[in-house]
Amino acid sequence: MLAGCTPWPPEFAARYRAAGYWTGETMDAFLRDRARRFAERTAVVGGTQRWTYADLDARADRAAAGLARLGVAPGDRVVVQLPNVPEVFEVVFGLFRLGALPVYALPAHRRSEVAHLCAATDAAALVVAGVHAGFDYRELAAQVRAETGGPARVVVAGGTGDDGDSGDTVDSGAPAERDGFTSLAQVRRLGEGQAPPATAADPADVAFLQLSGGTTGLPKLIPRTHDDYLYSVRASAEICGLTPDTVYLSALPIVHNFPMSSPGFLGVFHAGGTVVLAPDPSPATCLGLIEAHRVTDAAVVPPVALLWLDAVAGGAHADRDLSSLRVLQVGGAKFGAEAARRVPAVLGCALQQVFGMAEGLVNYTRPEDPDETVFTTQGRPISADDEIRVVGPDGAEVPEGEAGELLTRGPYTIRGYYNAPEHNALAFTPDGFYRTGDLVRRTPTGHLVVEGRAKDQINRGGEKVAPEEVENHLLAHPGVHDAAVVAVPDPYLGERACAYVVPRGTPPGRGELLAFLRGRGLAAYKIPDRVEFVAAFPATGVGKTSRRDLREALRAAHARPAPAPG
Ligand code: OOB
Repeated sequence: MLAGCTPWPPEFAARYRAAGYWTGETMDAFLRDRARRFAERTAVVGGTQRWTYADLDARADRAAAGLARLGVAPGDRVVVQLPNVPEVFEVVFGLFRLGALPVYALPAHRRSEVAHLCAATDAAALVVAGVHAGFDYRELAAQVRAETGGPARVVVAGGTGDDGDSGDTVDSGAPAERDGFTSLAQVRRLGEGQAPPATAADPADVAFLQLSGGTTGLPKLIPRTHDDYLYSVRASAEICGLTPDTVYLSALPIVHNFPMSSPGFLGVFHAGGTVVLAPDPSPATCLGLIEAHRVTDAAVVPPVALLWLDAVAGGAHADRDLSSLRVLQVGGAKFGAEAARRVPAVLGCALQQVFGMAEGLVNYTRPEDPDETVFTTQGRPISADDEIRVVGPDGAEVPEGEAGELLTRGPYTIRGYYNAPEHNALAFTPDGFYRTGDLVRRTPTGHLVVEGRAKDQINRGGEKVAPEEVENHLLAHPGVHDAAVVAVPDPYLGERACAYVVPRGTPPGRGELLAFLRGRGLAAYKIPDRVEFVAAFPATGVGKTSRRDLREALRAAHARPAPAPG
């Protein structure tokens, strides 16, 4: 296994194989097999492009051969930061074919996150978009290289800067003119007519790395194996009833775990269906795509579901024919029962709640569940071998029906983060259960209801923010003596981030402080929504102040109504 990763104990691995969960299929074999079975069916629709399974397979061949000629070797890690463009699939399956490991970055990530990913994985290459949504990812790549001294190669795929199918021509400052920059079109030309390298990955080994939502100063990396991930994909596709007739709309960034495997694009490819890529999650874009492509399944986070519901209920898109839509999946953050009830009433489709995590465990409400279960729970685990413990602060299991922290282990839940022994000792129990940090209650049917959170994290409409990471950036400002970032309730996003700052001397301006954070290359969703200056932090008891207690005290103070004047 990739050095720095924690394998499942042999007796567990043997059990998961014997149960038929781990089948020995690799990501590359998966594509080859589905390309053979569904060759002429449409795999991907994105922008003006439409690729069949055979097209995708041929593109993966060329990309693999081209990337190999560029110097990417089996076992190399390659950071992939692409928006919802079809080239994502070409690059990612090209990497699998060549035996290299994609490391997924979200399009919203900036210098700080991408540099961390490149350095933490010692990446051999970085794949970025050209200019997308008004942002120049080539500049970002150049800054990352200036800061970290790596990676040696940058591939520009899609958008301006790639002279490939997206129709754009290489402009000034184009990849070819920069040292170490290559366009995906050039990679394809390098791979043209070449046999892809003959590499056979070990299905029990790590296939790719994903970023965790994080609770610490620097986000941790999640290693997923071919065996464990493809089990979750096959089982998810079955639970969700995907078929070759499925047309799946991905309104979320495609490299997030939810649209990737729950059941996501991989579930759709498993079943031979079609993935439609939405460039943004707005009702105008997505409702139009649903109508145009007769979309049957879509996956969104709660704030996006609310936007769609309000748009349709408000009559703004009354002329849209949404009759093809079979199911709307909502997950990533708690979707309240009242909003949940509106989905069938307003959109005329079924709702499926999805409570998952990039570390593994995914829960779904099932199509056969009673309506009340679908509206009021976050589903039950994929696998009969997903072990669930709901424990109190003492670590002992609480009686059924009471809330406690969710611990889990199973055939697709990791046993450790990448290169993080100290953190792993805290995040996993000695017998290998992952401490999810989620407070849940279990119903008699085994469904889970998410009641809150025990972990230091802000869930901003599905986007996860680690307070400590943002605080560390705030503390780098000379005018900041101390800082604590806390979640404050928000009717639309569920939570937003508020930074409490104890200034050093004259407080810096709010705008200046936020500009400072942006200047440090932090993703926009991590920039606090509010800044409050306070003279001092509340005392949180005797002895050493725990950051957790402090954030809790500030949150409680925030929730209390302001004292009456006088
Ligand atoms: C998904 O994955 P991550 O890794 O971005 O975040 C995982 C965390 C969970 O531990 C939980 O705190 C929260 O996100 N969460 C939910 C939720 N779904 C995720 N909290 C309440 N209700 C839900 N339905 O977010 C993710 C991965 C795969 C599928 C779906 C979501």
